[in-house]
Amino acid sequence: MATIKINGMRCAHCSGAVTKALEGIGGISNVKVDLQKGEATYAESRPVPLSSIREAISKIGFEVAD
Ligand SMILES: [Cu+2]
Repeated sequence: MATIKINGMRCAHCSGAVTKALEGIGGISNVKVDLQKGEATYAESRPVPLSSIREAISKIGFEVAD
């Protein structure tokens, strides 16, 4: 499992959008978003570059934190 910090999530709608965006990336599954912590965890069936994840997240209006 990998964990990333995501800025800008405020409600269940946001976490749903983030989950959907991450699961739309090939190789990523089992996404769980923790709104309180502002984190998402996911499983990778193959290595997924962080740049792909950043792009998918920024496309829906959020930001992967460093
Ligand atoms: Cu929201």
